[in-house]
Amino acid sequence: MNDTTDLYPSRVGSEEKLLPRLDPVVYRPTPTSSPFSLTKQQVSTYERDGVLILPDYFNELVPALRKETENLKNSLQDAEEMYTEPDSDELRTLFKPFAFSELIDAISRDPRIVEPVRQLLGSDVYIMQSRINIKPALKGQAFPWHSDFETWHVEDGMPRMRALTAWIMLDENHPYNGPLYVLKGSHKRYISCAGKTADDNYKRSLKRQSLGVPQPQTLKPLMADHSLSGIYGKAGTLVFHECNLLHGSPDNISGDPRSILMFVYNSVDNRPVHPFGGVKPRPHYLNNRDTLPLRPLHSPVRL
Ligand code: 6CS
Ligand code: FE
Repeated sequence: MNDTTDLYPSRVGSEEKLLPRLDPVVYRPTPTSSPFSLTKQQVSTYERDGVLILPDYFNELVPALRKETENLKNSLQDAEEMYTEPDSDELRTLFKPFAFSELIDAISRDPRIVEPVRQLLGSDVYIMQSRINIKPALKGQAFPWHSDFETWHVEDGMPRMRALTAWIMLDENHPYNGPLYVLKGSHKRYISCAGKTADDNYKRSLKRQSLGVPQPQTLKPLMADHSLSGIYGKAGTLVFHECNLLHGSPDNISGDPRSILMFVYNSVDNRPVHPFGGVKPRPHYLNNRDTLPLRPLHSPVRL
């Protein structure tokens, strides 16, 4: 059972509701003494939009990361961390890549990521989830509109909005290869969704999400208030993306793949409790419950 108050109830009935956000977006707005700290301007962009795009951060590591992704695809073929597309055997997502790759483990501790994350979340952090989303050319399928936090709250027991995803483009992300779409500023309200969560919902939702996806009548007015933006950039671009930002992505019917490497960081002051949806916690590769603070490297990863 869960005796933590549910500040963000969702999937508790048949009605969808807009609720206020009760948590800050940025927990430590002033730059830290770290040379990797974000500027005031960058922090205020993230606070306002819920997303911050930093070009030319990991460009030199991209060839090695692509090679590593290919190696993992081959060596992990039938592992439970691998999820295929809903209508084919094409790989859609590979979870927990840092557990199988020293390079990816090192990047998850790179101070260019971890110092800004600690600044934004105002505390030590741990990795709650990590994945490579593959989006292969011609076959990669869409992700519908959703807030990550809604799933993490209901299915994983994340109590407050004090987490973010840092992700690296492993291919150029352009308007045609199924890039991420966001509704800038939408992270400041919470959509309590309709429905009820079954214990093994994740087995379906990671292929094709249906619960935690707001209805058109809720989305339409939000789209009038918040502009839809595509997140584009060259391979190596780093993106910070707030946990409650509404986002999704279309099918990739182009001839170009669009892979991204993602790390979800949660504050150690926001430890998971029993899932608010009453379901049993999801497996470790979706919801790491070992909240030991991550130790950042002193200097950026170089090959
Ligand atoms: O299940 C998760 O943790 C994440 N994946 C999907 C497809 N939706 C919710 C959340 O972003
Ligand atoms: Fe998401």
